[in-house]
Amino acid sequence: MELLVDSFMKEVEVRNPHEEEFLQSVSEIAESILLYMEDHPQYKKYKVLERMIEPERVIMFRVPWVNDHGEIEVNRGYRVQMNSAIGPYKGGLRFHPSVNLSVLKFLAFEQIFKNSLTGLPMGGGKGGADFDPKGKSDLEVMRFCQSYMTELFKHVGPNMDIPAGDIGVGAREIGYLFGQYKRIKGEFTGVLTGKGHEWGGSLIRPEATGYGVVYFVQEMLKMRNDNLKGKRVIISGSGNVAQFTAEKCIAEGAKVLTMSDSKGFVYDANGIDSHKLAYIMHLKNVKRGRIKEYAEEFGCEYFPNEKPWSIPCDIAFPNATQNELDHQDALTLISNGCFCVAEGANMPSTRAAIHHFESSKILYAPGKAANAGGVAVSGLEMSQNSLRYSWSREKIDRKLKVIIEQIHQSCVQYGREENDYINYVKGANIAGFVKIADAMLAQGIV
Ligand code: NDP
Ligand code: 2IT
Repeated sequence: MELLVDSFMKEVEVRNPHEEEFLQSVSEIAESILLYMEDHPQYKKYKVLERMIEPERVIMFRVPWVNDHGEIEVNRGYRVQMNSAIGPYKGGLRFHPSVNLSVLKFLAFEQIFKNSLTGLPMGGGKGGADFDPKGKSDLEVMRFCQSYMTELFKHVGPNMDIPAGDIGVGAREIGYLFGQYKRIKGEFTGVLTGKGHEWGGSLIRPEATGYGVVYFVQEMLKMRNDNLKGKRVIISGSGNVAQFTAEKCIAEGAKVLTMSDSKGFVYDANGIDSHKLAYIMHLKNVKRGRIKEYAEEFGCEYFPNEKPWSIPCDIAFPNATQNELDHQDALTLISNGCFCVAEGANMPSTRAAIHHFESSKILYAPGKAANAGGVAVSGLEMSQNSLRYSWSREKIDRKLKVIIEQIHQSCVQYGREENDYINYVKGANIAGFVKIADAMLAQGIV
């Protein structure tokens, strides 16, 4: 098995030098898929995996804009259109200084499997820019978004490519991007998801990723006749995904002990309750402040420049960013009693951390399965836009739950190993792969 992966990866490394994150995500898929393909030679013969790791198209462009001091700034914009075998390209936009082609290719690659798992007709893509919204005024963010969309509009559309939010792209940015698209094209269409509810957005979309991760954990716990009540939970991040993971955990009776941002984490031994969470939401979404202020407000501990993985817990939600949880963190978590890790973020655990989770046989849900609720409700937003209709909160929440149950079921189907251990990585990768691969076979060599 190792030999198979090594020889496959050697070629991928030559073709994609220095793309560390992309290579990491491909090697994880290769580990699950190569053995499976040995028994399914049609995929090998038609070079399905080799075609899947080559983006259908990469668009890279200059984004010039003028800051509040009248100075000119230049950023780099991207859209990676990875795979359209099962539907139009679909995936978020990330605005963060760390954005580069490797990061976006890994995210787009993960996205095609995730979207396939949702059961909805969505291909995979991802985009963004190395723009840092932090410390920028609303008008600066607006001018940046307008410049970004002035190029991107040529490559997206409701039947072609439908972006949404990700790190650094929330309701504010989606609004500015949508406004510019509408102005240039002269049409009101569902070109983006995560829109405001008054102008074509879906109810529950802001909550969907965080709620979905918790629904996924509930499915895993159900297999053990267990539930969230009284569980000690640690969460990294304090953005969109972290906030609604916390909200749902609190509603289900779990005790949320930590949240973080890129500067450090807070540990609230009494638990972050809904009143304190409302403070965090205001702090992060309106005031755009630092999580440190929470510790000052509620008199709890703050750990600068640290991640929360040293706090003993039952369940951990890495909900900030890629590679935020390494091998040592995995050892610490498990030796402190953690028995479940569910990824709200994309690829937050390193390969070595994942191998430790697998060998420890804990419940481990990879991002492409656990955080698929966000893009699933984006898919439902696309349907509502096509229907020119709007579904109720309850209806969408029910649909979200069903989709997550089905994703969990697919993971169980393809991931069951000896002694009924469910390898959710293998399950998610194979289940996601088969649907795309069959569509690619049916559509010929394109
Ligand atoms: P937000 O921008 O709302 O929040 C990101 C959070 O992560 C912030 O707390 C941020 O801290 C922290 N963070 C970002 N980069 C780093 C870093 N390099 N090191 C440490 N902390 C960091 O983004 P989202 O909540 O939307 O996204 C979080 C994760 O979830 C990402 O991996 C994203 O790809 C994934 N995801 C998002 C979905 C969505 O619907 N939004 C759907 C599925 C997955 P700070 O404020 O200090 O930057
Ligand atoms: O990583 C992700 O799934 C997202 N950022 C959401 C994508 C989407 O199109 O809603």
